[in-house]
Amino acid sequence: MPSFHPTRRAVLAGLGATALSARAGFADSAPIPLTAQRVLAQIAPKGYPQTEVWSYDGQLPGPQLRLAQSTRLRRRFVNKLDVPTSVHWHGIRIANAMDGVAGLTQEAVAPGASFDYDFLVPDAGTYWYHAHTHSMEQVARGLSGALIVEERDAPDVDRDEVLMLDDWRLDPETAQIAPDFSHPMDLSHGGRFGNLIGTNGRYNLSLTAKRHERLRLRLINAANARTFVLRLAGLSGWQVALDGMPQPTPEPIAQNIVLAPAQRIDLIVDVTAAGDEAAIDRLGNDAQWYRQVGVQITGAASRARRAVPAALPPNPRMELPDLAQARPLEMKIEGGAMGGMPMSQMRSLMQSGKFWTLGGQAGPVDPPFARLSLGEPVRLRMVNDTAFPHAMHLHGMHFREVLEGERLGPMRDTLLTEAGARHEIAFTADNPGKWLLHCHMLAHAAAGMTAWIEVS
Ligand SMILES: [Cu+2]
Repeated sequence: MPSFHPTRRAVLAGLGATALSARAGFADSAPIPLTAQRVLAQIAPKGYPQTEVWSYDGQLPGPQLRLAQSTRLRRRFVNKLDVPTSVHWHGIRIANAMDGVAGLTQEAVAPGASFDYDFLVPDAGTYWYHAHTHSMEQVARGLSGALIVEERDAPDVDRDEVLMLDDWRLDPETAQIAPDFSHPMDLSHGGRFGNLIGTNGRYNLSLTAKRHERLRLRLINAANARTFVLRLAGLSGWQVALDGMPQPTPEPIAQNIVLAPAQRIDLIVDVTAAGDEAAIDRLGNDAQWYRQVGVQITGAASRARRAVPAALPPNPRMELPDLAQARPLEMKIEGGAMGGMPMSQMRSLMQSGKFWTLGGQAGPVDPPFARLSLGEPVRLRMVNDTAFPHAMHLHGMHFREVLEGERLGPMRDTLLTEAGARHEIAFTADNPGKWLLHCHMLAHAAAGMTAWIEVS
């Protein structure tokens, strides 16, 4: 695939994420529809043709769903595509039957059919929703959107901006999504990377802000395989939440922000730019920095910066898992190109169209990787014996990494493990049901890196 060289930088019109509030709670009213459908979108810069994408409600990304903490999200999902699909609500501590995993928690919704999603959102934070049926193709074609659960007491910021980072693999002539969804190179190496990178469905997103304005930035990595490494220019502040979950105290933002596929980070930043532009920049594979989001400065909101913000209010059930009582488990991650799996084993894997194994199995398979008792604390060692990074995502429950000296890290739902790395995560199995544990580099998930656990 040749790389995509836009002829000029252009701000694309008409594709912004429109905020739609989800009305909560009226059991006797029909749920608001959420419709999967094809639509044309101007992903590529002006001058290129529009791209046919698979969308929610005709928008790219899908409509921004916003609701208050401890209310219900009710949506009648309508499938107007010509393939089966389903919706996963990523990072929500959800009732299992609503988790949207075709073949595990529900049947895929057939073309022309509908499915009512109705669930409580117990935790405030930044989440997202995306297809979970042939997700490598369906997410790459556009089926994702932001899901924002608002705190009862909102933090003191002037604005709240959701930034969905994504990439698309487009044919450089026609600007259509390249349909090579079973490319062995993607499946066996780093996954499916796009050749056009953008934010909120646009190639070169630009915002405006005033000096000393305080913004909450909710960054969501919706890409199939790309880990974004970002740095701020003319914006400075604090990291306040990871994968939706608030941190006990705001932490100064690291020099480089690393966001693996499916991960989120919430920042509270002040506009400190001395000139007329601030920005979020992205590190390229060539070690150069590129503009990801530009921020044009239009005057000043005040004369001085404000004090350090308060921490976000904690979510319910953020208590630490009991390591002393925890059941130890180990999952080896093996396979892929250059990974040292014996050739005979690799050959038989490839005969079934797979390239990777989790815990010795190219999944999804029966029985589950583990059966856990409700309320049981678990510590799971993940051993990455491959030559690639992976973004391991557990459905239904957040976990914490076990760090040096049995210290526990922040709550997350997706962990980036680099080639050759070892990590240990711990969680309390407090949500009953069948939960996927898979790589969120979606080509890897399609090629064997899909396991599941059962909590009962
Ligand atoms: Cu992976």
